[in-house]
Amino acid sequence: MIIGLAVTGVPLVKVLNKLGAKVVVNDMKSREKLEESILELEGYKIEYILGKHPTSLDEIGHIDLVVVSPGIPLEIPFMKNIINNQIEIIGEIELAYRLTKASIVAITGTNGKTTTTALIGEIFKKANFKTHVVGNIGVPAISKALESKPEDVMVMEVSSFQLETIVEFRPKISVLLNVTPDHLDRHKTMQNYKNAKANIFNKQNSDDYAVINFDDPLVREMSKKITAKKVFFSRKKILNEGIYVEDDHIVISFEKKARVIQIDKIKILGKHNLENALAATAIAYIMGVKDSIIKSTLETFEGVKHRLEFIDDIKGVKFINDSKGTNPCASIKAIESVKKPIILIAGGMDKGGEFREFIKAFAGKVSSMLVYGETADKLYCAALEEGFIKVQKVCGLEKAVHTAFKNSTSGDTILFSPACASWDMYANFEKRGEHFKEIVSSIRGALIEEKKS
Ligand code: UMA
Repeated sequence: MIIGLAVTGVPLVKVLNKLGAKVVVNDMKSREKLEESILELEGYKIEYILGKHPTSLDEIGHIDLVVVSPGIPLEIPFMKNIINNQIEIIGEIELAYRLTKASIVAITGTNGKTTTTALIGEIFKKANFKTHVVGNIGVPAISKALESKPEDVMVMEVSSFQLETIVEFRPKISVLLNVTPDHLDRHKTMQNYKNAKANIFNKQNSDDYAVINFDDPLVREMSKKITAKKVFFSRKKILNEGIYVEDDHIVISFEKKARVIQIDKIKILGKHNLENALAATAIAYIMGVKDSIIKSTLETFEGVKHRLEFIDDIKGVKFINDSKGTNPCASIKAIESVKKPIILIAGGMDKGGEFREFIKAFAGKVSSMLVYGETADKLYCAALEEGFIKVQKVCGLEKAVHTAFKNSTSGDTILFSPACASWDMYANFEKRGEHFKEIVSSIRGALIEEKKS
């Protein structure tokens, strides 16, 4: 049985079908809402249970194995029912691991994992490794599992959701970038969230590697129990051994010491991206990639879409899309990386976090904020409680962008970094980012029309 029929569910069906399994698909969405996925699976032999999760296992035939999409919480009654009936449940990345022959580099952390995954993917491609960049980044690992060869590398972004349902999953290199509160609506407590992240190390042994952020006290603490060989990186401290910054250069220091690149030459900006670059350098070093390849990739890699993505400059006002800022920490990093004065647009789904630290981090850089979506009231109140009064509630992103532009003057930056998930109004952060871009392009279009007439 496959639960969830979206980005993950569709390739799951294809792979399991190819392997000869009899597949039952369950999704709480209706057939009409899942039309696109169902069309893509035309011709496959599938039994569908749609529009709800079954209330009892009697509604379905014998099930040997349940494979869940990452977005399905294990606490919902149907999942509990399956657990109580001792039917094996695994996540999609566990199945991918069981089927692939490639080496796995798995990257997790609250923030920076997409950028690090994409960056290391680029480095490996330049180093002529046959590389598959997969996982939470948007390409399910299962879709490459059968085609991957033993000499290939799977660079996999893994989320806490995905790590909750692994069993034997054992990456050759695991990476933990940072841990700050996120997804508490799903994990309920910070301890549960940390436990999910720490699962990444569980099956590794002393032949494997764990790349660890020395600067994050929580990550350092969590790394104490790891049996894999630890490789630390640090932006702040010169380490006895590891990857760190010295005299404004990234340095690799083990038996020998080498300068890889001057940090000013790294194309992706911000302190957080320096940490991502350090982590990628550590991974590349472990995999034996030449320093010159790491350097040239860091000089040219432009970052990922929806993460501090420059969109346009209209009448001296810059528009930046940071729709990937799906939690306060990610958005704080965006604010730190952008020049002031910033007009900030934030808001979205309520994941149960709080925003006072987020407002504190404005530190004179944010001149005003527009809030919308499910968290509008929460953000508005947090702002007032912190004495930040230049905050306005608006109805929807379109209104937010237009109001921000109307209030702006040349030299301002309109930063769309929501600090919240997109799921109150959009299917995902990509769709939300695309919407932002469309609105900006409509403003540009209207100005061109105005000039013509
Ligand atoms: N569904 C149910 N019951 C539920 C919940 C969902 O039936 O209780 C169904 C929905 O109706 C829908 C399907 O499950 O049809 C959606 O499955 P999903 O939520 O697992 O989403 P996918 O489209 O399969 O995308 C997932 C990841 N989504 C989540 O983790 C929520 C994508 O990460 C990932 O790119 C993709 O697999 C490929 O691996 C997105 C994400 O936002 C980018 N991740 C979170 C984050 O980065 O913060 C963790």
